[in-house]
This record gives sequence, structure tokens and C-alpha cells, in this order.
Amino acid sequence: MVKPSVLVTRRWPAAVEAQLAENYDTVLNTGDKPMSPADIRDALKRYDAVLPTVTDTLNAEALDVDGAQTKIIANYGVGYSHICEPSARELGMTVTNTPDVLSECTADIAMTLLLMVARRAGEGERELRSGNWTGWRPTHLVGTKVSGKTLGIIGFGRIGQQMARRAHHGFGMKIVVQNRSRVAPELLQQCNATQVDSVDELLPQCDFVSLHCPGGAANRNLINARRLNLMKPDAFLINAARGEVIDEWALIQALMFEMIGGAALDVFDGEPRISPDLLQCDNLVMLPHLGSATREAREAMGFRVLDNLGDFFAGRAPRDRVI
Ligand code: 8YV
Repeated sequence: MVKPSVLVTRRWPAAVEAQLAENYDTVLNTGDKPMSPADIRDALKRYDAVLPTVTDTLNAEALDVDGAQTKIIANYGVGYSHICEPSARELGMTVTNTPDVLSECTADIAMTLLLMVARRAGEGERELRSGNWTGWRPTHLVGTKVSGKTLGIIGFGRIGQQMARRAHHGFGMKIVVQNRSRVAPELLQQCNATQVDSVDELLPQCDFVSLHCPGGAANRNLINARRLNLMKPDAFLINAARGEVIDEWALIQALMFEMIGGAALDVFDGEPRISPDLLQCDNLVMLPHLGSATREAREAMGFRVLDNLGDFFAGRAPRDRVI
């Protein structure tokens, strides 16, 4: 029997690549580089399935193909705002993602960011490594207490819920939630959270605001200059969702003029390009998109892609179909 042909756009954990090779006629992008729209167009003409990541451009230009051979785009990752939904629909392609398996690890990174920025851990490490630490003193690198404070969560999906659990059960934080749809009361009760109707209502009440909503056009610049102004002047903004959710220039202004206490980012608009102005902000913690970067999550994401492919090629509905 002829095995379906599959293009994997980046290198994956070895155990997943091995299993993929058993079941499919697999081609790995051994350059391990992001794919351009032209690369993607070419791939869509040649392979039955394309398995991209967030670093590949699957915009309208990339999906503008005649006679595509690809029937399924099985994304390695939960966020799929890098895939142009109308174009994928027009081509009749199935798109799947990898929810659940990375929620805990991504929430762990969001909590790491929160703690790092509140306790000035990044500043402290920079000082120590540069040989500038002159020793303990009562007023040195004094940060903000986390326990008992109010955390606003924008986007109460799986990752937002994991973040709420950590913050509430681990740090006794009071949780306020904003979500595009009404959250089931039992989910809110699990961490004694209250839901508010809008982002504008949430921001002024919170000491920390953590973003867990999808990226893409709908949420581009959701946190803009006006909304940064609604935050308490000593509050912190955390982003482990997508870079475009924050208007980066407005954030730079807010940090430089100390209109908020600080920010901590795992994702950036146009990453891996980082604005040089961000590098100048001391009250900012930055990580290189580490949300799902654990051995466990990255393997589980790969096996989840395999489950979705298995279902699809066996004629069943893949469990994680999003388009
Ligand atoms: C992934 C993520 O590692 O799953 C997501 O949406 O943001 C990441 O943590 C990345 O997207 C891989 O495609």
C-alpha cells in the first residue's frame, strides 16, 4: 500500500520522527528553517499532508495554489493564526492543531514570567552575570509581592485555566477573567474566579494581567495605548499567547515612561525579530517563545499530530480539527 506523503517543516523530537517515518512517506525539512510562502505553495502541490509550525507562513499568498495535492494541514502547536482560515476553507483543506498537551507547560512559562518580572529576577541575573553585584542591601532590587494579589486573565481557554489554577492554588491570587463567551460557572468556581464583561472592565482591577487569547487579526493590538492606560500604574502585563495581541510600540512607551510596573513576554510581533527599543527596557522580561518547550510537551504535540493524521487517512474525523 502506498503511504501518504508528508512534509514536516521543522525537525521534531526523534521518537515522533521515527514513528512518522514508519507510517508515512516522510520528508523532513532538514534545513530546519521557517518556510516562505513560495516554499509552502510548492509543498502544497507535492505532499498529501503538510505539518507546519508557528514559524511557517501559511498566509493567503502561500495558500494561493491551483491543484493542491495537500488535503490536511496538521499544525504542530495549538495556535493556528499563522494559517489563513478563509484560504484553507476555499481549498477544502482540513486543519488540525494540538490542544491540551501543552497547556500545563505554557501556563508554567506564563507563571515563570509573572514571577520573574514581579521579583526582578531578570534584572538580578543580568547584574550578577555582568559582575556588577556589590552585595545584599535593604533597598536593592526590591520587587513586588505576588501572593494574594489580583490576576486578570484574558482568554479563559485551556491555558488560561491552567494559569488560573497555578495562581490561585499556588499563590492565593484572586482571579478575574475576561473571555469572548460565557464561562461555565463550575470552571470559574474551581479557582474562585469572577468573569467580567470586557477587557476595559478587567484592566483597572488587576495587579497582573496575563494574555491567553488567540492571536490573528481579531485580537491584533487588543492591548493598545488606551488600554495600557487603564492598567494600574504599578501593574504587570504578561504575554505567552501571541505577539500581535499587544501593540508593541505602545508597550515600549508605557515601559519607558513607567506608566505600568513592567511586562514579561514569551512571544513577539514579527518574532524572532525583536525591537531594539524593547532591549532598552529594564522593567521587561523576555523569553524566546518557550511556552511549550519541554521534552514532554514537544513529544506529546508530535504524537497528537500523528493521531490527527491517523484519523484523517483512515477516513475518520480528526479529534483536533479546527478548520
Ligand atoms: C508552539 C505555541 O511550540 O502551540 C503554540 O501555539 O505557541 C508554541 O508553544 C509553537 O506554536 C509550535 O508551532
